[in-house]
Amino acid sequence: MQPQQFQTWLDDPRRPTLVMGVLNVTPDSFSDGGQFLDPAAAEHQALRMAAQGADLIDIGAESTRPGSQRVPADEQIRRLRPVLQRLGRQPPCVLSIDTTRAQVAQMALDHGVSLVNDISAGRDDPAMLPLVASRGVPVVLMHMRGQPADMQQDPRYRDVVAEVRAFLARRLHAARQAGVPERNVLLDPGIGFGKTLEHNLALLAGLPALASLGRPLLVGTSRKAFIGRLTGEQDPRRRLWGTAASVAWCAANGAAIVRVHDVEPMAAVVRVARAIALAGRPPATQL
Ligand code: HH2
Repeated sequence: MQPQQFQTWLDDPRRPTLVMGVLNVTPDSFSDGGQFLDPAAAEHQALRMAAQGADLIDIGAESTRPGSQRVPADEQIRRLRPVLQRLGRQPPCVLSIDTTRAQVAQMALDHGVSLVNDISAGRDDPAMLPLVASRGVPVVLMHMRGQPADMQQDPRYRDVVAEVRAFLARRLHAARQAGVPERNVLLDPGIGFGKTLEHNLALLAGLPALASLGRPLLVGTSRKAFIGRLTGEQDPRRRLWGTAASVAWCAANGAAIVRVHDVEPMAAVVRVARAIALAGRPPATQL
């Protein structure tokens, strides 16, 4: 998908599920750390994912795996700038920046990026939502309990779906207060961010309740630890089949965007799952 088509997609209540490929320009991401730190390797991977069917590519320079430490904004910029200089002039698809820092997002928006993915939902940097508002770009607001450094230390909820839904509603409100139009907001339950296996499963089962907030949902299950817990697979790169099952579920249950590492197989999974889900709905209620 080209950047100018993304707003049309956002405004379409019958929008088809899109595939977002992950590009981590980091030394330490949980499943692909160190593979794409070199700008030429990152560019190659982005073009490859676009050719394989990625509608969007989410580029990040800070790992947020459980226990990870923060990467200062200037270091994120140092890693990202050469990659965006290569990709941003003629983006192969919609480019998204995965950061919680306004300074990093601003640099990326100046280099051909057209979507901001903020896992802190605008809480980390008070300048983020005003920046998004002033640039008129869409933003993903994600739920996270705590910070990556401590988020997996005994996370507890009384009713995880209700609490995450209420949090996302509050952050949607905060975005609107900052001047971001509602039509530019996407929401994300933050699979694996301060959640046990049971919490993640409840959130995936509860996607329709989250979708009832009326905004497109982005869901990232790809290669995550809960899949390893269920399948016994320790190596994140070998969690393809578990990822495929979760992506099929998401596509059939209201996810507007699935965030994945393995674009080619997951694009096929999305296409088939979505077609079956749509065939079961009367035309007027198709999403
Ligand atoms: N998951 C990761 C990073 N960013 N953004 C959104 N909106 N939703 C997610 O589920 C999400 C995200 C973690 O995956 P990855 O980028 O591969 O790992 P790391 O944080 O170690 O770089």
